[in-house]
Amino acid sequence: MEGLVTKVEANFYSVVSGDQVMLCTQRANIKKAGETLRVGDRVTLENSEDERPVIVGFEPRRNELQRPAMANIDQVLLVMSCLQPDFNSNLIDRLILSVRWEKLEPVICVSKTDLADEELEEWLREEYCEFPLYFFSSATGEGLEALEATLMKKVSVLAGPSGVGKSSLINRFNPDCHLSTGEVNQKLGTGKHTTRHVSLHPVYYKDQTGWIADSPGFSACELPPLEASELANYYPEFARWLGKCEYNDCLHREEENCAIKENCDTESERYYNYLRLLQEVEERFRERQDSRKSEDLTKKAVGKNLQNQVLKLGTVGRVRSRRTQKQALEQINNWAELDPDALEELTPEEWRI
Ligand SMILES: Nc1nc2c(ncn2[C@@H]2O[C@H](COP(=O)(O)OP(=O)(O)OP(=O)(O)O)[C@@H](O)[C@H]2O)c(=O)[nH]1
Ligand SMILES: [Mg+2]
Ligand SMILES: [Zn+2]
Repeated sequence: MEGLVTKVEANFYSVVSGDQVMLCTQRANIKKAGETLRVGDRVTLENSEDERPVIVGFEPRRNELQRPAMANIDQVLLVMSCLQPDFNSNLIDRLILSVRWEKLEPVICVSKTDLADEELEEWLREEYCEFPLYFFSSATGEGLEALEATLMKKVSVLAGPSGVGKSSLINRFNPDCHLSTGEVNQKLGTGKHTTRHVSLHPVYYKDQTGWIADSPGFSACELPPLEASELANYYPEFARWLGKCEYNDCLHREEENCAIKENCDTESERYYNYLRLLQEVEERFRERQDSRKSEDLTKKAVGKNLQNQVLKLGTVGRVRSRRTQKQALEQINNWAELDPDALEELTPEEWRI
């Protein structure tokens, strides 16, 4: 029997198969193989009459997303409200980058249009003209039909900060879902992190079906591990000018004769955020290099130390007590924090424990 995972909670999985919804467990071999089932996984079930159905396998994934944790996604709907919480262009640009880095295409969905003026809408249409863009209000119903139509025959996932109205939107599309929603803190303009789990729901439109996943809101988004020179590749608005700058290693920041600065809107918020993200990408890259260097040094130190342990064992011919081994390990850990240059200069004698 085949099914679709719609919810994962602890060691239980909700699986839809035909018009049945079943609460299943998984066969131990899936976990042993180091696999974690995700919402969106297509699974095979064993369903005996008097026992709980068991997931015995799953299909290879077309794609997967780390956050929200999901598999086999056709589109990621990035939701940001006009107000309450305020539209956060830095966060949405980070999300766009993360989604494109996962080789998925984002759809930008601007919620709570009932709270905004037309000026904001106009500005967003200019800023995000390179992306599919939808404006909607779950309060008034404005824009819902167009958005619902794009969900058909696909698996979509909603992602965005807490309080922007992700669960409210699914409740509008499918009132049977009864998803919990939470008030936005009026003073801080922040949501209450009402949704705690990813869950997938069917949506019906003109005899067609689509699937949409709700997910917990978040306020920060880590950048993917990029190099500075790669960042511009994730900006569709830069695409036709890439490779046309005077310098091959142009980062489109302060360089002269930069095709992107000459042709794209450098007054835009997108470009401003690009510069901020570029700086952050550079910082993260340096941090990764530094931690790699210190990891290498630790490995070297541990390697040398083990060599000496073998030497000592060979010459003295005794088995080290567990206590000495423990002390040795503590020392290795402390060495990792020593000045790397001083570490390099130690003689083999000094390495001995
Ligand atoms: N004015 C207005 N309020 C809305 C709209 N959509 C949702 N809300 C309100 O916004 C608040 C938050 O909605 P939720 O659906 O819980 O938001 P969420 O994105 O699911 O939040 P988390 O689960 O915390 O991530 C609720 O009080 C909703 O009633 C809308 O279109 N207009
Ligand atoms: Mg929610
Ligand atoms: Zn350039």
